[in-house]
Amino acid sequence: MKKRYAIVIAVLLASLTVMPAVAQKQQLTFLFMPGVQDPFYTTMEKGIRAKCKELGINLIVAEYPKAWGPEYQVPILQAAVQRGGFQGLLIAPTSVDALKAPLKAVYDKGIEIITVDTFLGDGDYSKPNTDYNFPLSYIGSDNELGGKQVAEHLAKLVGEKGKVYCQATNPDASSVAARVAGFKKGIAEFPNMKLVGVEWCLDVQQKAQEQTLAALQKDKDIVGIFGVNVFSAQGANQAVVNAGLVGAVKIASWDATVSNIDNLRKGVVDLVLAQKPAEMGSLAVEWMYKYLTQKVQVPKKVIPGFEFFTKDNVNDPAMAQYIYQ
Ligand code: T6T
Repeated sequence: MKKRYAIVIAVLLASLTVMPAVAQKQQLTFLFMPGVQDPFYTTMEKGIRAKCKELGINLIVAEYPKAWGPEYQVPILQAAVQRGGFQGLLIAPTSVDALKAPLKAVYDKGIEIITVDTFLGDGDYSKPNTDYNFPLSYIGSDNELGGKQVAEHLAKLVGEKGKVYCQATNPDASSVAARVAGFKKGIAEFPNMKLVGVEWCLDVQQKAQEQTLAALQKDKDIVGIFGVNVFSAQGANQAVVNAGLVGAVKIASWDATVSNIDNLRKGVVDLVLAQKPAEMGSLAVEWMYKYLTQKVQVPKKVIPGFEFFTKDNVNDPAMAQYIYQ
């Protein structure tokens, strides 16, 4: 009998020593820092929110920068770090260089970082001896591949000949710079095509519209336009409408906003590349969680891919999920 009591007491004691460990299991909190206020990042936020809810993670969403650039993003980052209370940072750095030092300072405080949509340096975080290899991963599009594929689609739309113009945003944003580089390579494959200009609107849609209109007036025989993100594409679309050139100038727009998709339906735009921002966000939460809770090795690059909307599939119900929310 005494022996049985001893066993019961031993089991109770063992369970008591386990209980505090369970109770102490850390409640994880992640901080999301978007690049700018636009439908791409609000869709990404939705993906992040859903995955955090599923995994029981607290989420802090930093103030959306009102414009693109380190001068807007870094103060918001530093204020959030000052407040603290998070273990993982999911951020779209707005400069390949200017965000290196501020993010290294965050990392040195013991906060793990995944860059979403954009990256630091050349985005290869597996390289030793660099000043940008501290994030766990880059999770985003293969922008150069996308830019090249856009060029190939646009070339087909214009019969593989004529002048094209590229309306871009900011050469310091890894995503946009790679799209432009890919587009240049793609157009160079067509001997009868010429890229007449690349202009940067710095994420100001009105500026994109003005620059595109001026380009159309300068080269009256432009046959195709590539708008490389929400602001560039929407500004370029409006310029073509205002110039009365709908149909005469083919447009490829990057980013599946409701406005770009509506313009595709109306025949203003001919091609829309949809990234997968919600999936990027969701994957970033999942990998950060796995790393922090199980020390799982995170792939240095995760590329969710993209989809092309054309007039043939734009009303296909299976494509609806790719329109930004
Ligand atoms: O195209 C996206 C994003 O991928 C890019 O890095 C910045 O611009 C957007 O947010 C669209 O405005």
